[in-house]
Amino acid sequence: MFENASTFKKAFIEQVEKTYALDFKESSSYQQYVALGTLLKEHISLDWKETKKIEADQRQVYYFSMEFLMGRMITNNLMNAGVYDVVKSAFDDLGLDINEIEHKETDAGLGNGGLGRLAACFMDSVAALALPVHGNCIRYRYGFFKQKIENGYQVEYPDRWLKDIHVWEVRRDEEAVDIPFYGYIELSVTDGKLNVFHRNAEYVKAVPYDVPIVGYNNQVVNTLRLWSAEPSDRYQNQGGTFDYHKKLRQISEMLYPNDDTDEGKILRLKQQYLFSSAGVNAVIKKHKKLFGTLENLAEKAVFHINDTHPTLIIPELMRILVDEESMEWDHAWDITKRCVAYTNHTILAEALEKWPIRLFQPLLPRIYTITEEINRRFEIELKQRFGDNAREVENMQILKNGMVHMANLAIVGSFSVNGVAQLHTDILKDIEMRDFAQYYPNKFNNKTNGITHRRWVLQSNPEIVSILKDTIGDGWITDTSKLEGLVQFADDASVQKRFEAMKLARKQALADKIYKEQGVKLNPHAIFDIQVKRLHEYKRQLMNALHIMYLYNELKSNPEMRKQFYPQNFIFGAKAAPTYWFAKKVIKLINTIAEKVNNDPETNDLLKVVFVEDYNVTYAETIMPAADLSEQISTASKEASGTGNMKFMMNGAITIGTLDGANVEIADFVGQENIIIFGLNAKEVTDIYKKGNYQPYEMYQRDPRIKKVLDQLTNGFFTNVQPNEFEEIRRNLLDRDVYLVLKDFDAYVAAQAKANKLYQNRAAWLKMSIMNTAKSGFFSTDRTMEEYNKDIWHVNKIK
Ligand code: B1H
Repeated sequence: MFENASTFKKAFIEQVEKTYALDFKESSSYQQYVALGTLLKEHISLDWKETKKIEADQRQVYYFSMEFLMGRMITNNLMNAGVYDVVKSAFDDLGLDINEIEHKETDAGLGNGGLGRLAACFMDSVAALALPVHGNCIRYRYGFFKQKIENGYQVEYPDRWLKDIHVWEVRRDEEAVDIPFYGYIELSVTDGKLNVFHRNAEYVKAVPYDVPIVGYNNQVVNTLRLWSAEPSDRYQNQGGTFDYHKKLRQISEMLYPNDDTDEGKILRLKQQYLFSSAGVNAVIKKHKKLFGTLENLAEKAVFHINDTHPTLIIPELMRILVDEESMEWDHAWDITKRCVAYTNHTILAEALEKWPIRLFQPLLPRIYTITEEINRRFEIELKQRFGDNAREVENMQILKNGMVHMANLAIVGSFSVNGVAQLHTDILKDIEMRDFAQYYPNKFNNKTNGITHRRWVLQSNPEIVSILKDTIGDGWITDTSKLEGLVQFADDASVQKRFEAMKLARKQALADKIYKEQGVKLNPHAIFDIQVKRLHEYKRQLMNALHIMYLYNELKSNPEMRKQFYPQNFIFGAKAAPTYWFAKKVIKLINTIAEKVNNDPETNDLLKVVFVEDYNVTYAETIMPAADLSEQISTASKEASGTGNMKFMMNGAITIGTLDGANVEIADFVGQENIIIFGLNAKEVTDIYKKGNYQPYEMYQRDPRIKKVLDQLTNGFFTNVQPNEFEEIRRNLLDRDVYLVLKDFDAYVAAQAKANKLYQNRAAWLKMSIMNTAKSGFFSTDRTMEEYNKDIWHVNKIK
């Protein structure tokens, strides 16, 4: 039916009419979207089935992640399946706007930020590379919350992404798995064989919904499996009670809206065990059916855990091998360790997961005793090596101070531990996990993050695609190292002109969207300076905001500045965790600054500030290509990698940033002359923390620009807020300034001034811009995934 425009048209009209029992002319674009999605799913299902058949007895990877921030899948699927043009031309004939129909799909917002989006980019790349890698996650009924800005404050609304049908998923009831919680364990030994009974357990049925992941032009279709919690038939006694239903529904009810904080709530632990256990059990069942044994499990399966959230697969595997398969502990442990690989995404202390044993033990009684045994044996090993009271023993233990330390369990129970950018991995090895890195010298490795250029360039930036086609051809779509070919055009005036036109078109598209949604008018010729990412103190949106206040002060008081300054739009997009009070204050501050600055006729044409509402994957597709300047200004050492930095770079933005996360590698690739680096580096930051003598108040006293801006937070400068509205921000900066905003302020102001000046030299700027795209090939997740496969997974490509 996707053969050509006319066969498709016929099938499409028929699909709409038979699904909705109405005349095609009367159908809505939502109904048309559903029909298109349904047809496309049918179309790819044959390849999906074939892929599963071919890979059945091959070694495969199961990528466990609590988050897959997929966004919309329709465009991706149309393009990757190679039918976009057919559909578009059929729609043109029918007078339908394909764009409008694509927009009827709601984002699958099953993630918070970078970690979840990374998993989604990985899925696109492994399918494109024909690697047999499949996702495992939870089918949250509500994804990441929708954000509205009301009176300058963030307000959260539920994300009803499943309210209508989800066209891509296939429910597989026959593969459901019963998961036990609570109860107690009875152990006995008969004929030297261990019998384990889990008595009185509350069973929950985990039901998988499979979503196809379509490879780019290669007929490969992988699977993203989402687990949903439902009532189990094994919970006989109370299976019919209201209380049971209510409690179990909560498990897959909602995504925890935290990025980088460990919430420590029992419900989250239930979520973690539900999808970890269900995912592993489904694989084991398939494996046993095929091979009749688990002896070769480590040859056929890799369980990759995306941060520590799915770490419970380690004791769960042990439970299956020891309790159900009656394997010797040492043998089971050997297999388990050879099956699991772990990626660490953060060194922030508040994000390192620890579960109180008093919660863990009653909820997962058998998993707890197994974890205890893993810990007991590991402790013996450590004491033999280092002595009873050694620091190493204390540091590396899994159970201590009444807590289960998930990162320690993940490191001990896996064969590979990787960081997500070189600097981050170095910090892991040399500082945060030094004892482990020395104990297991071959376990630690780096895998610098990436992004899928197919979504972030091919789908989002048609103008740059056409420039690339005319200069270097189409090869970059399957091999991003080819982008390097652009280098020879960096000085070419005609290519520069086209880059300029490309940026203008993308900036116009973003300006149109912002105007339509928020009524703020942006000059598309002004510099688009963009910071989009989760709101967190370490990411320092606050430093950006304070700099805008400083600029405003300068423009008001200094006519010379007004002459030199090129118009600049400051665009923010960020969600704060609903309970992260300080982060929400920063949002209010940004909106308060915007109100003041945007309404001042004296500076109006020079300075604009916008906080875009409900920043999400789909919004990002309009934002990423529209930036001239990419703000990557975290306190050095705090941002493990960042991935927005890569999306901006590939679309030709220039980074203004600190030497943090993957910025370091971006700078290496693009060269010092094509990036604006400022501020303290990771070592300097660490030294300041170590010395512990930083006095932010001195910065305030010493630097009149800082003094003025901090005073303006509370002295009535902002007229439409309570006088003490920003008192907390001011106090925080003056008393603690943990993230060194004031310390880096001067360097940031200078870097910003440099950027503004550079932009005015059009040829020089455009050359930099071209160089950024040209040098961005390394940051494709195609490269990242090839590296994971070469160093960690070792799976063969699907033929
Ligand atoms: C990242 C998280 C994270 N690191 C806890 N850690 C979460 C931690 O729900 N939780 O409890 C959720 C997320 N997310 C990010 O991962 C890093 O901050 C980025 O620097 C990095 O680019 C991204 C992908 O590796």
